[in-house]
Amino acid sequence: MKRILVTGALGQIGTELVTRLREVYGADNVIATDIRKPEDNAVVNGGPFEILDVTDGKAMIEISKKYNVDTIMHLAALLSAVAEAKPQLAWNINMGGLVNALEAARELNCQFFTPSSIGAFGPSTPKNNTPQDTIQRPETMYGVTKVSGELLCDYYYKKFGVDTRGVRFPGLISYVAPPGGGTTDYAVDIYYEALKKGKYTSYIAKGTYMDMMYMPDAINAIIKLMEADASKLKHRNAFNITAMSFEPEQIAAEIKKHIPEFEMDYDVDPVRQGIAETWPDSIDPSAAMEEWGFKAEYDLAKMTEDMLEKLRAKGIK
Ligand code: VAH
Repeated sequence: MKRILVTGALGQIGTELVTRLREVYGADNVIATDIRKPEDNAVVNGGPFEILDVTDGKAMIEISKKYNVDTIMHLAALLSAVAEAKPQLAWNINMGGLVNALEAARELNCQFFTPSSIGAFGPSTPKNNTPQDTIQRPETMYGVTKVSGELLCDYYYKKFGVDTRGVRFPGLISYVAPPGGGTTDYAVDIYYEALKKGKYTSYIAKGTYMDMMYMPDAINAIIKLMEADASKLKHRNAFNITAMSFEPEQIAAEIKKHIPEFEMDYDVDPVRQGIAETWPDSIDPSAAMEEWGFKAEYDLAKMTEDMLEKLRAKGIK
């Protein structure tokens, strides 16, 4: 039976991942951790929860030993836009936290997952159908930490035999937990604003394509990768995965099918637009499909229908 430690459990991915892992492996076998412990929170109240600052390596190992974990899913990190505003802090958290998590996995012989991102690519990377193995020269601190993280996780696999696995996530869209400080967050905000105000001002420019994925597909991908037969994996850190690629006009048009009066205009944020322009337009997920059967269930139409339905059910209007 897996006993899983999750860092960053209150974040956009962590919130849904912990809930799903507890359904699959049993609530008591999933130890959620984060740097804060809010009152009345499903992740905090749904099973074991510990406050953990991932830059505290001693605490990471102590909590891992306390619960006798055999798997670490390390999610705690600063996302692209925040990382660009605080690059030194981003390096300390994203890399300091990762080293601590990998050391705990090495010392306690844990299987290990951490996400990379399409942010691990840069302007010299082929932009269309970006290959699994290609040039990675990102020009953002977020991207630097993601490429460094991929290399470090492969090193821990080759040097110490730690069973490290990862995916390069596209922008993730969820109705559960709001995103925090990403470049792709416009694709989440737009649904909330469409329901609340019937209009949205996009900070990403018309015609800017980025890979995206609905959160249920992201959670399924993590579980499927971690359960995959290790002998079939030619890659480990990290697999390209994606469900769709769109630009703001396309998501707006899909929303208008449900909310005909919806309107969108633009007020482009040069920082996040600048980040988005260094990322691929679309990536090639074939290695993940071949090596561990990755498959996305949601396209833009199916995601939009479900997002609006679930947000309305939450009382967003
Ligand atoms: C961000 N949502 O925008 C994250 C993600 C691919 C984007 O890494 O920073």
